Amino acid sequence: MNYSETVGEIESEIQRSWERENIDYVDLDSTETDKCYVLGMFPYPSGNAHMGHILVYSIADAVARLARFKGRSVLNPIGWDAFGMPAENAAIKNKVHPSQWTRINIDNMRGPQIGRAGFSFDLTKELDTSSPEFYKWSQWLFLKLREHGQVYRANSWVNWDPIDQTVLANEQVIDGKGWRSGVPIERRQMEQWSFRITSFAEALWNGLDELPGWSERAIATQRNWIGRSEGCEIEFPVVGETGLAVTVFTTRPDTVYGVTSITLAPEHDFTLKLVTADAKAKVANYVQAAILKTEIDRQADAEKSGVPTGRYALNPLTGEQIPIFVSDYVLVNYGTGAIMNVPAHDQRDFEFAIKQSLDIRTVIQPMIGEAKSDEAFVSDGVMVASAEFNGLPSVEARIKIAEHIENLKVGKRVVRFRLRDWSVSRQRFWGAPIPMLLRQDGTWEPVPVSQLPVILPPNVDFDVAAGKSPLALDESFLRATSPTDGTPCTRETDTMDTFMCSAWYAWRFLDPLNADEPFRQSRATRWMPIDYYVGGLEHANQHLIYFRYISHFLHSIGYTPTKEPVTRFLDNGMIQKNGFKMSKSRGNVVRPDDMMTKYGADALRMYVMSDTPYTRDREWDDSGLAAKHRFLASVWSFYTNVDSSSQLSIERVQPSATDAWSIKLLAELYTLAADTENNIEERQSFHVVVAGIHSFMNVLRAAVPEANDIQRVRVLSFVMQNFLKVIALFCPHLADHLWRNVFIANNCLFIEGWVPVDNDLVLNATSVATVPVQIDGKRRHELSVGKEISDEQLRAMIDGGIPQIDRFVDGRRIARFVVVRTPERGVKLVNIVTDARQP
Ligand code: ANZ
Repeated sequence: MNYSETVGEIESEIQRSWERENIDYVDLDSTETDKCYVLGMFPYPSGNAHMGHILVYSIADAVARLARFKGRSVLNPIGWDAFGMPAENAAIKNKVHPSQWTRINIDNMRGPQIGRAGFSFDLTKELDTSSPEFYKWSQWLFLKLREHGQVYRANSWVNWDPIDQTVLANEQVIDGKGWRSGVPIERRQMEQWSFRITSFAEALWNGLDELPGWSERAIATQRNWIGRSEGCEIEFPVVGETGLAVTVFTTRPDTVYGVTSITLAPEHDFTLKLVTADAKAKVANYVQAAILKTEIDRQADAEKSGVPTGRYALNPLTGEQIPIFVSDYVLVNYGTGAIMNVPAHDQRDFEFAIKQSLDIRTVIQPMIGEAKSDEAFVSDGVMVASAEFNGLPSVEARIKIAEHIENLKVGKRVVRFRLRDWSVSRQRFWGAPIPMLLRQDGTWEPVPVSQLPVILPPNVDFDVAAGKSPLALDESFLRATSPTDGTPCTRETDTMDTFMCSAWYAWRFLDPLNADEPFRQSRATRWMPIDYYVGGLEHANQHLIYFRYISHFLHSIGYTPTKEPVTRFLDNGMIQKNGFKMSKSRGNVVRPDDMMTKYGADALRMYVMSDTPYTRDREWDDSGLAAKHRFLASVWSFYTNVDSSSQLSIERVQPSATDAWSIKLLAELYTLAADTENNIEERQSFHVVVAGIHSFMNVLRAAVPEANDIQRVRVLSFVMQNFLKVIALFCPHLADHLWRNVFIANNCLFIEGWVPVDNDLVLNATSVATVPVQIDGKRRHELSVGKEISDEQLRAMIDGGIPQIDRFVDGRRIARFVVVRTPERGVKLVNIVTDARQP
C-alpha cells in the first residue's frame, strides 16, 4: 500500500471510526477532571471555507487534543455565525429564503469544507445563530440588557446606504461608498436602538490589565478602540452672549496660554446658533457638505478645511478674544464636539492655522535646542509665555493648570473614552428581530420573555423596489397587540446587528439545546472563561469588545462568576498568496478542499502550522505542502515496515532502561514530549513542535539498526507508539491509523494518556556513565546509568533482574551492596558481595 494513493481512504475511514466511537463527545456536567474550553472563532457560513479557517481550527485542535491526552475534559465546539447581509443578498438574487441558502452552506462547510479536515469538534454542541432556538436567547439578552438600563433609543448620526436602504457600520463604508452598492453613502440622523457599552468603558479598560494571556498587539488594539484619555473640559465664554460658553475637551491643559482659536464640529448645537448673519450662508454650506462625509474620511482629509462663524470667545485664563471656527476635522461625538486650537503644539491645529492665517504661539520649548518652525512641537518641554507657570516642566504644568482651572471654576478634570455606544439596529431582514412593540401612543413596550422568540416569517417577499425590509411589508408580522392592555401595536421591524450573536455564543455552546434558559449557570461556572480562544485579530477586535462587554454585563447582574470571557487569546496571522490576502477579486485563492483532496487533511494541517510562528502572516507555497505530504508518506512507510508482526507491537508497558542506548532513546522521546507540552500550552510555538517531529524521525531511523535485542525492541516499540501522540496533535488521521494498524490497538489513540514522561530518566540521561559491576571481587558487567542515579535506584535496577548479573549472583543473598562515587564522575563502581552460605 502506498500512502499517497490511499490517504483519502485512510482519512475517511478513520473519521468514520471516530464517529462510530463517539470520541469527541464531552460530558459538560462531569466534574471529575480539569476542564479546558478551546474555541476557534466560529465561521460565517458562506459555503467556502478558506485557509484561515483551516489555520484557526488546526491551532485549536492541537491545543484541544493535547489537553485531552493529558486527561482534561475538553470542549472544542463549532457553530455557524449565520445571520448577515451576504445571505440576504444571495436570497434576493436567487429568490430563495435566506434560511435555505444558509442551510446549504452550513452542510457544505460541515462536510467537505471544514469537516473533511478532521477537527475534534463535539457536534452535539453545534449551534446556528439563525435558528429560532438560538436567536430566542439573543432576544432574551436584549431584554435583559434593557431591564438593566443598558438599552436606549436615540437619534444618532449614521451611515445610510441609499441603495441598500440600510445603516452601515463605519467599516462597511469604503472611500465614502457603500461596500455592496458602491454608491456614495449619506449621513443621516435616525432613531436607533443602542447599548450603553460606554457605561462599561472603564471596566473594559481596566480588565485589560488582567489578561496576561493576550498578545500585546491584541491588548493594544483594544486600548486603542476604547481610547481612554485623561484631560480637562474648559469653558470659553462667547463674546456678547451672557451665560453662553463653548466647552472644549483637551488632553493638554498645559497649552491653554497658546490657544489662538476655538473650533466647533459642524454638527455642534452652537454652530448655526452662533453664526453671524454675514457668515451664515457660508457656514450652512460648509456644514451641509461636512455631514455627508463619513467620519473616517473627515479624519483622513489632508486639507484642514474650515470656516469662521464671525463670533469670538474669551480665553478664561488670559481674557483674550479669539475667533470661533467650524471645521470637519472636529468630530461631534468625541469629547464635547469642540476644541481649543493650539497651532504651536498640535499638528492638525498647525495646518489649520497656516490655512486660516491664525497666530502660532509657542508656550512650550524643548529642554534642549530649538523646536522646528515648520511643524508643531508636540512633545513635553519647558513652559514659556504662560504667566506664573513659566519655567515649569510641561508635565507638571499640566496638573497645576488643571487645578488652577478647577479653582477658577472655568472647567474640570475629566476622563473621556473614544468608545461609542453600540448602535444595534439594522434595517435588514436576516437578523434576530428586536423584540419591541410600538404602541399607538408612540411609546415602546418589550415583548414578554414568555412570547419569545419573535420569529422571522418563513415566506417573505424581497421586493427590492419597495426599498424596505420584508418585515416592514409583512402585515402578519407587523400587527401585534400589547401584552399589557391588548391595544394594537406594531412590531419593530429592525433586526439586531449580527455582532450580537457572536457576543454571547460562547455561553450557548455550554447548553445548546436548553429550551428554558440561554444556558445553565452551573455550566458557565464550570466552563468559563474560555482557556484558549483562537482567531484573526483583523476582524476580531470589534467582536472582542462586544464579547467582553456582554461578559462584564452578565457578571455585573450576577449571572456569571467571571468578568473576562477569555484567558488566552491566540491571534493568528493571515495566509497570503503572492504577498496578498487571498481573495476572489485578486484571484489568488487556494481552496482547502482542493488541497485536502490532493495531499490529505493531515499534510495541510501540518503545513499551515509549520515554519512560522502562528501569529505572523505566512506566504502560501504549494511545494511546502507537497513536502509535508512526502514527509507523512515517509512516516507511514517507516511505521508500516518496522517489524509490525512482532508480539512487542501490542505491548504497552513503559520499559525500564538498563543500557545507554535505551536511556538515550527514551530520554529523546520524553524531552520531545515535555517540550511539546511547553511549546503548546505556554508558548504556543506550534512551528517548533512541527520541527521537533521532523527531527525525531531522524532519531527513530538511526535507532532501528541498533534495536538488536528483545529489550531494545521493546523500548523502540514503546517510543514509536508514544511518538504517535505528538504527531497526532497535527496529523490525527495518520497517527490513529498507525496506532490501530501497526500496534494492533482496538481502541482509539485519543483515549490513551499522554506520553508518560520520566523526568528522572531525562535528568540522568543527560550525563550517562558506564559503571563496572564487581561481584565477589570480579568484574562481571557494565551498567549504563545516569551519573546522579541514587543507591536505591541502582539496587532496584539490579533486583529487577539483569541476566548478566543474575548469572553470577546465582540466587545467593546479597550481603553487601556498595556504590563508589567520585565528585567529578558520579557513580564509579558497584560492588556486590554475596553471602555464600545462604542460597
Ligand atoms: C488642545 C491640544 C493641544 C490638544 C495640544 C492636543 C495637543 P485624544 O488623546 O485622542 O483623547 N480633540 C478633542 N475633541 C476632539 C474632537 N471632538 N474632534 C477632534 N479632535 C478633538 O485627543 C484629545 C485631543 O484631541 C484634545 O486635546 C483635542 O486637542 C483634540 F498641544 O486640545 B487637544
